Amino acid sequence: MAKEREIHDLSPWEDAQKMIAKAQREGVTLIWDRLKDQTPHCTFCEQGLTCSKCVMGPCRINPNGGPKKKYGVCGADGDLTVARNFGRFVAAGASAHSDHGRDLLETLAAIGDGKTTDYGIRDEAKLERICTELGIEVEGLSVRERAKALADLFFEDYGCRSHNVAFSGRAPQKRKDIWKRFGCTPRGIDRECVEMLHRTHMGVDCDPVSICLHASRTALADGWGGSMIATEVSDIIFGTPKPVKSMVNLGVLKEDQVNILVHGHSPIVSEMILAAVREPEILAKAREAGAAGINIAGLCCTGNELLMRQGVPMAGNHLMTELAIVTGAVEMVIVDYQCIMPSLVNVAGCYHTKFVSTSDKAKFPGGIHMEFHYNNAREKAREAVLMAVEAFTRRDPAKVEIPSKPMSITSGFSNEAILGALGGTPEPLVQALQAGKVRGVVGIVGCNNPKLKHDHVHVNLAKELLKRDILVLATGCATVAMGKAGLLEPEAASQAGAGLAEVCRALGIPPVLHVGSCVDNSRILHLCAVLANYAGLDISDLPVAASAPEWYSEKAAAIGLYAVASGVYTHLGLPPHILGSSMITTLALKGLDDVFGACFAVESGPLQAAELIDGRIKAKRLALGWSA
Ligand code: XCC
Ligand code: SF4
Repeated sequence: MAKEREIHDLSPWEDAQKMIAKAQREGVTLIWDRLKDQTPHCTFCEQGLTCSKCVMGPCRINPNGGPKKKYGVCGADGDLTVARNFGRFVAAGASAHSDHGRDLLETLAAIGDGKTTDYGIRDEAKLERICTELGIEVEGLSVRERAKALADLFFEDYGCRSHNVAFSGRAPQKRKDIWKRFGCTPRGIDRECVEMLHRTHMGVDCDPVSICLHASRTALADGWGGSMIATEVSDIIFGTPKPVKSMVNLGVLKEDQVNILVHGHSPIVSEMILAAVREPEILAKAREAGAAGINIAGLCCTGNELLMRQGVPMAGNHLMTELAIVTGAVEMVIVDYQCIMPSLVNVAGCYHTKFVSTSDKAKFPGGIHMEFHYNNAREKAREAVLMAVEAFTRRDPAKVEIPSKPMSITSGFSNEAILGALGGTPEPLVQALQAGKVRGVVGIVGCNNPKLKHDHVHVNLAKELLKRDILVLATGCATVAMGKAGLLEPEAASQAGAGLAEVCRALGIPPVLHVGSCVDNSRILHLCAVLANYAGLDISDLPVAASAPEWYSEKAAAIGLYAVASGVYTHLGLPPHILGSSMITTLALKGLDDVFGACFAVESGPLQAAELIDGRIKAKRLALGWSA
């Protein structure tokens, strides 16, 4: 029997610990309770050796179990089964990011067609820049016409007729050559996902390596396609982030105000809620209801979107979503899609909290469904906020507990902001890298996983890298961890090695830069490409790495794989469900190096992970003739 996990084993944070204890007192079931009920997990599933892709099965493959269980009914062996499962896992993640991108794209098209007045173009300069980059002749076109032309071009990327997604042109030539050589050039965004489903149907692609290469292509169509489109179009519509001050943790909730949490991924709904909250008539209604104001705070990635562009405070990451409601101070959780645990409806039901879903593709039985579209979003947002105001009158003060004081953070480091701080050129960063003041750059990205102590690996890995003069870029749920640990403030430069500290102080930036949400990992890809192109190198030559220390989701697998396929060494805190195949495991941990010049590493200890990453960075630096 594994030892019982105490509250302090689950999360190091005061706000989390207090809310877990409160939930226990109030009889609210949490993610850790359900994990315990599910443990131990099925070994076949954990190893990726179950298949239920057809009704001759389901089959459980036991590669070492003698001839009897070695093959599924169709004859698939363990390697093929693991590869097919992993391929579909990646395709699901790529689909999630890319379909989110499609919603932004449809909004851009609606702006272009004059079908919405709720949304507009906030960054006309970026619209022009991207149009020009992708070969759209902007001369003589109005802003709306440019929006329409760009939307049409990106719609082509989603389809199946293009030879490669438009933004893949940003990658260094050497990278594009590698993709071509191994048949991994991302063509259509939807096409690669659909083809993965096709290939992994019974009796199609029976070569595990071929499936893994297509998984890479599918992931690349996400990174350089769907995710990059989501990021760039979000900037065009809602503004490109600039450095901005804000706050993080459950202390951002306000006892005397109506608290609305936005949760999910797309800025389309959360930006409208923010706009409605700021309307004077709506604020007046809140005052009438006895509230001092309306407070909006974010969870997960839609929180990151609002934080990056608008400085809206962040209540928490994935493992904080249930706990935020347990404060008893939340009037409404309003969601779009992805990473929204179905359990939130039940937790909300234990309090006066309204749970509102907004997307036709993400409905939650037991919640309230209010469908948002580009032509009704502002109206729906007002309706939702007024519903939250009404809920405030039913809040039970006896159940309210807002734990801890908020931590201050700096966010908003888009590539435009980073390059702007450098004087508009990557030259100073390349020089700092060459001189060894900044020895490398690592993106720490991704989720929380209840199997690991909350945020523990994120924070300790980051601290260890900073000491070694490695600059950290954070996205997704990792950013909340960094913020709570105080690493998103310029003062944290004191925790960095001398070289990195000097650079951070000179620029007035924190040693961990918040660069956005999960789709914004595409910003990191783009930055790698800018650096590599500037220095005349391939991405795999750069002293850079990625890490998803506490990942859980299919999207994170897609991100990890597009990072590796783009030439970035990638650390994972937990393995995906592939260990049942030594062939696929070896490919991931070693073989991919021969293909992409990068591979995966799996390690749950933060110090050990820092060693691995640092070792890789040293090797890259030495290969460039730089000091280790
Ligand atoms: Fe979800 Fe994006 Fe993961 Fe957080 S980090 S748990 S995917 S919200 Ni992307
Ligand atoms: Fe079994 Fe093959 Fe069907 Fe999978 S596809 S369930 S291994 S028979």
